[in-house]
Amino acid sequence: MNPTIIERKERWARKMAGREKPTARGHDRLPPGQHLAKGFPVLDLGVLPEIAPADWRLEIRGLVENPVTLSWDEFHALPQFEDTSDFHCVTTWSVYDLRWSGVSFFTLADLVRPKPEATHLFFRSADDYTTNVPLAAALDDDALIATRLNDGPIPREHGGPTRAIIPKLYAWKSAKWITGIEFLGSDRRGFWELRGYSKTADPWTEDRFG
Ligand SMILES: Nc1nc2c(c(=O)[nH]1)N[C@H]1C(S)=C(S)[C@@H](COP(=O)(O)O)O[C@H]1N2
Ligand SMILES: [Mo]
Repeated sequence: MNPTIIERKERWARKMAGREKPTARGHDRLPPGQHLAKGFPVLDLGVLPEIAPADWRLEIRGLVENPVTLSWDEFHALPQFEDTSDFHCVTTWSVYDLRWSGVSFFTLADLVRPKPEATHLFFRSADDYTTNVPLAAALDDDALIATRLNDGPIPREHGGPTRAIIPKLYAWKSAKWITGIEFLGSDRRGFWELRGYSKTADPWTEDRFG
């Protein structure tokens, strides 16, 4: 693990132990070109999958030592993690202070054990949406596979029962209704990346296209 990821994992471990102070969010909290949205807008391809817990599966495979297909109960038996973060859509709206809970990517990585050559994650969703992220972006103290938003299950239109949350990247990287995560040894463009959006998607440098 590189030193940055070790530092983030330490911060995450302190959050898991209830010892980390909430992330300090300063006056420069809104990335350039963004405005605060009213409420929490919904943005997707217009397909609204319905997934019953009994049918729910999360398949994690690719460049890992221990590929798994988790059931709803198995997923909930993993250590649960909660964190509050901001959400930035590339179409310029942002939402502050969404409290997500679920399973951290650090926990999932400990379970599947990525091979050293794994560099990227590729997400698949029940609406046939896909997206890719650098593995290092998911291994952060605010990134998780979430099943809860604030005090309830994630509403279906926001990706419930389960979505990825990677707050430091533009929100198209946070796949709703996820069904699979593949560990890759090189980059592969997903739905929006094939249509001109950035593979890395950093809101702070307005890394929207590429
Ligand atoms: N499965 C899936 N995930 C998706 C999308 C989608 O169309 N399908 N849209 C992305 C985009 S562009 C954004 S901005 C966010 C919006 O999440 P929200 O609808 O909860 O606000 O979801 C992302 N995740
Ligand atoms: Mo978006």
